[in-house]
Amino acid sequence: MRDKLEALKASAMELISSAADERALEDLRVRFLGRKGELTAVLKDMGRLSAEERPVIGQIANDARESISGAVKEAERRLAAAAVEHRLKAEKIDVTLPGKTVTAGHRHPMTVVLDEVVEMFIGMGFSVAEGPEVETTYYCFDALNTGEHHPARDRQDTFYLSDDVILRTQTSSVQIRTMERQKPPIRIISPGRTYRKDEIDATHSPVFHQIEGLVVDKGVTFADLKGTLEALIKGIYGENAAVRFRPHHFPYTEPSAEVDLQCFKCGGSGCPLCKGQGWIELLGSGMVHPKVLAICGIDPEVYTGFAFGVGIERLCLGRFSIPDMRLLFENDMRFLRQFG
Ligand code: 2U9
Repeated sequence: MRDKLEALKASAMELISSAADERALEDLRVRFLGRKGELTAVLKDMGRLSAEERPVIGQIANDARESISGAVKEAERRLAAAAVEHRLKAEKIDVTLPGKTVTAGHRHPMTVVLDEVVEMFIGMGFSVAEGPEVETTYYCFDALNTGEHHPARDRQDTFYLSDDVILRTQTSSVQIRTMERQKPPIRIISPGRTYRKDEIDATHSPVFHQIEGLVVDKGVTFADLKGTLEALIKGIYGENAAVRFRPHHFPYTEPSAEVDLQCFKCGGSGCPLCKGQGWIELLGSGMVHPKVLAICGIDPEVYTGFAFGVGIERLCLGRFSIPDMRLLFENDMRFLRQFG
């Protein structure tokens, strides 16, 4: 029995000292020290020993139990330390590694120009009005004194969804809706997407963007129009930008004027950019036609107003010297990254 106990202890000590993980260790603890374990099994035979042998073997058995328990505790410490060591290694952070670069996006050049213009007008006391892109012919044409036979209404020029529903050709419809709702003084700009049946080329697109402006109050004159538009153009193109007002005709304004910018490339002497003219057409404007005011329920005998419309693409091309409008829509990152 003494030999059995010595052999059991030796085998337990060896297995425990090389237990690979906590689970294997627990299995060994149960196998040797558990109630149904190997040590208990040996001790069950103690009854067959003589009175002299019993205390001696009992002592050996106790020694074996203590040694095995001690080995289990020691192995627990070893495995716990190894686990910490493993975690420290696995979760090690190398603070000297280069960081991941976060690439911040930036605004599209059209948005840059739009934001600049909106900010300038807000500074002059305007607010921003928006409205639907799918419009009725009433808000796009009739309310703007653009009669049934006006060429702008032609099916060759405008996208019709039905006889009286179209994709808006200008954002003036937003201004009509505002005048219907709101009494003067009115000072609004309406930026937004607009549509015309144009073929795509360097200066035309069937989808484009406009900013229109409208001021209606008592005593508003053409001088207010000139001052406001000069402030806009100098704000975008710089204090030295020269402008000229050239008589024109629009059904919704009377008198009307187109506004030209002196060619920033040749300074007015004539070059390919301005097609030898010295001037570049920039926007349209005029005093709101009395009929348009009356249609919206505003008395033209009491109130006057001015309005203007400008294509944002055109402003953007000039502002950044971009040669072709198509670049603005193609989403080519090599082009867009230049505005970061
Ligand atoms: C109301 C009354 C009048 C808006 C105006 C223009 C002249 C004009 C074009 C510029 C380039 C459109 O994008 S473009 O092709 N616009 O020339 N727009 S006056 O006149 C209004 C607007 C609203 C109630």
